[in-house]
Amino acid sequence: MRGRGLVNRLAMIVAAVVLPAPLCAEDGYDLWLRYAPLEGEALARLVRFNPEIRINDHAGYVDPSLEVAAEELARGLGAMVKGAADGKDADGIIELACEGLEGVNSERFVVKPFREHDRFGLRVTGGDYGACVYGAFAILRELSLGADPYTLALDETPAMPLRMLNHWDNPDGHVERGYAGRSIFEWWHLPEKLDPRMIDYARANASIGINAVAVNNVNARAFMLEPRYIAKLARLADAWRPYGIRVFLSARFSAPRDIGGLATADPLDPAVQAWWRAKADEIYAAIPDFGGFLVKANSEGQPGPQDYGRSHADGANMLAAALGERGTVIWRAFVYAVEYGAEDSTDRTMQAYAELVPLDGQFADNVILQVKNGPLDFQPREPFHPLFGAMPQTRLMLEAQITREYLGQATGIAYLAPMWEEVLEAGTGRGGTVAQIIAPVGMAGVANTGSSRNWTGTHFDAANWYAFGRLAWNPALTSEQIAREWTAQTFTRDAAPREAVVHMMLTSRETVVDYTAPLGLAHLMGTGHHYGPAPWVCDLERPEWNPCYYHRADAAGIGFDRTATGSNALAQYTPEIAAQWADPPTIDPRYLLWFHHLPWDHRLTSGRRLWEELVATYDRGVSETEARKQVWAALVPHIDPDRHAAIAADLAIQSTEARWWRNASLAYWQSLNRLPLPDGAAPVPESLAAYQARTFPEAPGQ
Ligand code: BDP
Repeated sequence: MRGRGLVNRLAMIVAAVVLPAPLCAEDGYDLWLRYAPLEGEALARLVRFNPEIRINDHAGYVDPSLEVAAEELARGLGAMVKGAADGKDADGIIELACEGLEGVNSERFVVKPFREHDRFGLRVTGGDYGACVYGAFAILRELSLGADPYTLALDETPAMPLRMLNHWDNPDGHVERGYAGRSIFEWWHLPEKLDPRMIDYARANASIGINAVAVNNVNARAFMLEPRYIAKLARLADAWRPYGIRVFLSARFSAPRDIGGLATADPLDPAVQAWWRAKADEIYAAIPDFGGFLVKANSEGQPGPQDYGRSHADGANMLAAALGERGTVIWRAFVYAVEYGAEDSTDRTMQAYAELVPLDGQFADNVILQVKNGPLDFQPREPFHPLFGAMPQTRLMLEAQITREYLGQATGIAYLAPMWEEVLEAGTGRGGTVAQIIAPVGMAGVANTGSSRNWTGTHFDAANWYAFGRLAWNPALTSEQIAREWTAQTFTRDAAPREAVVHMMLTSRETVVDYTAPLGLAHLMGTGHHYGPAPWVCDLERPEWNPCYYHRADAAGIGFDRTATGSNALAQYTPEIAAQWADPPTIDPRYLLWFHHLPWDHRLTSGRRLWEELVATYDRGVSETEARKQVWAALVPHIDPDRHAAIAADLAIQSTEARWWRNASLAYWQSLNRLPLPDGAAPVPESLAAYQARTFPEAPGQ
């Protein structure tokens, strides 16, 4: 009793000393655009600056982008000085002076100081009106991070022209691989009614530089090309235009047959060409700045040019001709097994390269090939896709997955910037890093938004949306810088708790790799919903859908031999890159079993046997999810109660899932190799059969 009393007294003293002012409950809706009130010197400076916001009109014309920029500045500055400014002594001006100039990089903005008598001003200029929106958000970000308005100077140009979100949203509101509720797009009420959320969505995107959105799933429904949907899309395009966002549609290749009354969708058929041309004209009449079509063709059952014996280039070029100079065809490189239902004995990771490299130089100028980060399918870790650098006469863009289909879906934390940084920085040996190769074109991220109040299902998943945009704007930013910015804007500017959160984020993706896909393993997830472990699955119709196809484990060893003695996928990389990965003693262990099939007792450079290393890696993953719960618990005084509690629950789910992945995987590997667990490793609590019997009929996203 006495002991308890002392603990309580101590807790009260600690609380009295360290607790900041009570934190209001927050629901995450405002994302990183909370504009929390500043404190201390930063507040004093902003109170003094508290600028008058001016818009430079052009012969009486005020562009809507300038209005949007001014509104955002008023909103953000007002919130950050909340209650502290009466404006009496304020001496600041922000002048929005962007113009609609032709022939300059239209998205570049410059923020420069100027003097007007005894007043101090920041002038925002840019190559187009929309640049002022980027400038306004950049000023707000800097001030929110504590920058001094009196010394602020910015000059930014996005690294790549196309910075895009791909929504896998279906018109019925279901989101493929979506873990944040239903679709944010209210097709039923459009075009008459525009959900205000569509404006907040545009603000969030503009604040991180996203300038293009494909609104529907790549597994597309043809009817979204019908006039009623064009009208709906036009309403969205009008709403988003001031924010610099262009709309794209995923187009179903067989649309001329599905909705056009034609007998064929053969790209070389003049009637088909005329149909698409007329369709494009119809869209441009409603949406003059329509971005173009995103197309998944001859992939996983989707129709495409190969249905008529034509190539991907024939298909893409036909659509490109229909759009003409007005727009772009984004053709996905995610193709495997030439014909659906047909088997291809080639290693699946090699098929896109094999099929597409011979077409280099054949694609029209307004065609972009969109290539996933790795050659398989958004796995927790993959080497970079060998197509990067291998098609010098084709415009390539990167496709990343923001939604965490294979990295825990929407539970716990997996901050993905380190994963994207890994691919962007990868040297291809053919014309630079991936970031350099895609710089003239762009990158797309599969969106993770949904109807959840906080947009992304978990609060931390908003960091992935944020980081994707920031990296597309500037791939030279580090994951750490981005995490710090996001945390300061989202949770707290106080250094100690902020750094604790940043640290949790930076290590979180590697933790998921550790407990789901250690040492280069991949594609071990449950069938269909892709939730949880199922390395034992080996009976699916197509060989390359089975986890056993990828791990190739048996009594003797584990891993996929992609060297010259196996599939020789290594040969799709340059000899220098291939050499880095060719030998087990010198390969980065993170790619070990991606490229090599090795005996369970293979000795690693760490000194451990492969089996011991695998177990140790799973265990590291599990223990890190445990540790993160503790770190988060200690942040109670610094995070508002609702978000703190929600994240605590997410982290608890994640550590349960980590344990499940570890145990189910080990039970299965042990059923093959019959090896005991290394000394000190926790026993697997259930039988393999028990793990195999688990089912998840309600798992979302399928
Ligand atoms: C896979 C997803 C599937 C997508 C496919 C794609 O499981 O839902 O349709 O990618 O990118 O990872 O087309």
